[in-house]
Amino acid sequence: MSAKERFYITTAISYPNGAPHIGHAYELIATDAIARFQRLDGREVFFLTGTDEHGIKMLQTARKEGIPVRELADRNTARFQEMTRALNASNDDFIRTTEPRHYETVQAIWKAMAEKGDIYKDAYAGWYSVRDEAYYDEDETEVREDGVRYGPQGTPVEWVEEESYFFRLSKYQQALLDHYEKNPDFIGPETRRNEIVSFVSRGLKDLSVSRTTFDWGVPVPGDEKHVMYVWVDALTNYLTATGWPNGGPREKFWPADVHVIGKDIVRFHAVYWPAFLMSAGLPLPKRVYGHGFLFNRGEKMSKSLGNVVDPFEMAEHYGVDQMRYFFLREVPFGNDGNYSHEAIVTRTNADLANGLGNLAQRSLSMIAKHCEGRVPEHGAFTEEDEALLATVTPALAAAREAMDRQAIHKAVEATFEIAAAGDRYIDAQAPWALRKTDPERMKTVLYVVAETVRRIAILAQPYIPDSAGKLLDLVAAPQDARDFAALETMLVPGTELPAPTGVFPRYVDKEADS
Ligand code: ME8
Repeated sequence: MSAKERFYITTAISYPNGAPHIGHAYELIATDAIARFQRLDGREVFFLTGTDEHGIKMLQTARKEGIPVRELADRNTARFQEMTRALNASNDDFIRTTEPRHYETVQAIWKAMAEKGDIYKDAYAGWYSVRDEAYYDEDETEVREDGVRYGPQGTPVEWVEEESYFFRLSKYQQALLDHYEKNPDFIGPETRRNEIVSFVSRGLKDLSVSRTTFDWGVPVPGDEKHVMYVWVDALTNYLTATGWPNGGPREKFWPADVHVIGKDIVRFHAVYWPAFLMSAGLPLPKRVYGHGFLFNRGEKMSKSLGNVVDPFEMAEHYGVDQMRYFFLREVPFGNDGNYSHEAIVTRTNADLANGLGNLAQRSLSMIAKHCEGRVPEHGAFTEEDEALLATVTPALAAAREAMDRQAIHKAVEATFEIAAAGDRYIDAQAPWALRKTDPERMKTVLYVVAETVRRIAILAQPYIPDSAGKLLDLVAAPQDARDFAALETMLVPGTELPAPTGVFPRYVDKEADS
């Protein structure tokens, strides 16, 4: 048997300076959908997420809370780990930058860059944003009416002057531009790519990569009064998890296929990270994808409205799959998006409860009643039957093509178009009427719908894993025949089915009840 094609995908690692918010949840859900899709499509997947625990931002938050920084990191990291479970993420590893394995890798990449002659000691004097953990050129900052100086992301900057090691980023300007040119897919979406190309074209200065005024970080090898700049440390997590430089079973996963990150940190991933890797003589990730930001629709938060913003509460309130489905289907991946109670309820009731759920419920309850609870025997397929059954091939092709460019919403759409076609089919065929006039034909129609439900469920697993699994249970799909290869098979007539149950409860507003 030939080895499976490998696929390595990562989220950003989050700062555990607070509990996870909806933006973190969104990134995790989206990345999970891609990871699950590739697994179902036969790839050997490594999906990594984790926390970025060093840096001044963490120190300042701990100071404000009056607790040791390690305690802050432990407490919030535990919440991020709980979130992976609460949202049904299928990550294969969870990395913390405070782990010994990470110190080893970061110090190794530092040494590799130093050996290349790319690290030198000097003095830094310039602007720094603690919130972004980023250095900015003066011309990227502005003093606003409040007298405070702000960086390009709208966060305040402070003046920093200290002895520091520098990385020769300027040396890599042309190599980076050449790389973007030769690899047009390196940065997505297009808008982010254009931003980065123009940023690098304007010229790169060497980057300050160490600090001496605090010690919450990875020590610089051979000069331990310096700790490394948190982004050198953080970006390297992607390499740590593969076991570099010590090897091991995951070494084969480098370079990563895609780093999924938010649009605010594309510069770090598409400029600094590839430059560090070039310096260390390591292959570059194949793609960096900057998704958009999520905003609450500006309405007042109210728990009684169900308008919750805590990801745990949201999953609890609407259901994990409902939440996953909403974000993946509603927000074109790459764009900013809004969410609101009404939008979540409208979308999930329409597509899940009334759409796919209703299609499954209508057909499976008829099978239970009128076909002895077994997959019905079918006669010859009509043109209409064949047309519905034929929808799966283009849907899978469209989903694959969409997933290759992280257009997750398009992949979801392609899948749920089959449900819409199934709905039109069952309405037109009206098996409830056939029961009296042509019971044999009714069986064929119900067979075709049950088979269609199976196909949709297989394709929907990346987005709504739990509910899709329940649907597959209801059509008695064997556990080892649920990947995309199982789309080549069909339900076996005569197979006993479990008693049908509803999979997608309809959301009803408490207020509407009273
Ligand atoms: O940036 N909507 O961590 P972080 C969507 N530690 N995505 C959002 C968002 C929102 N409202 N707010 C944040 C860091 N994000 C660094 C990353 S990677 C080597 C180090 C996204 O906790 C954000 O863009 O501030 C980022 O991709 C991720 O959440 C973690 O953000």
